[in-house]
Amino acid sequence: MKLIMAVVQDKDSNRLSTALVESNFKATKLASTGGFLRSGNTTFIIGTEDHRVNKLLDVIKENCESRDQMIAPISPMGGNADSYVPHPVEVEVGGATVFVLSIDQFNQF
Ligand code: 2BA
Ligand code: 2BA
Repeated sequence: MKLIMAVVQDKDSNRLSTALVESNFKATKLASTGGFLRSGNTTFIIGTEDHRVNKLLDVIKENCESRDQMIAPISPMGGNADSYVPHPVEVEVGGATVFVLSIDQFNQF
């Protein structure tokens, strides 16, 4: 059994949910926030058998696309100086950041 944690963009979240159900994967969605952009994204946690992990990774790849996103300059006035970004910066936000963890036990009571 493996636990897959996939951080995806909110725009892809519904499409991925639908595709997971169609491919018979069970999942839980958590609302999350990117540490860098500080905007919302979605974290899927998906427990599945080892032999289905590659299929799951394919489903995630097919349903999540990378996009460029601009970060507007943020004034430190009245805000947190740690978050000061002097110029607009373009970053490529990936389709999905995926962690695959081994799990000792899967229980449903
Ligand atoms: P349960 O299997 O008791 O699951 C309850 C909730 O636990 C799920 O909510 C989901 O959030 C989480 N969960 C269960 N198994 C998981 C796993 N392998 N990985 C990650 N999270 C997991 P829902 O997704 O809203 O599902 C509610 C109930 O609907 C489920 O109860 C199950 O009886 C049924 N179900 C869920 N997915 C299904 C599917 N693909 N096909 C048929 N029935 C499904
Ligand atoms: P954010 O932290 O909001 O990051 C959004 C995008 O900004 C990243 O896309 C990356 O292109 C860029 N970025 C992030 N941190 C940076 C830094 N310190 N310096 C320069 N550019 C930076 P992705 O790498 O595709 O990540 C998308 C989201 O996935 C991230 O949102 C974060 O929520 C999650 N993530 C990515 N790598 C992670 C990791 N190693 N551990 C936990 N979460 C991660």
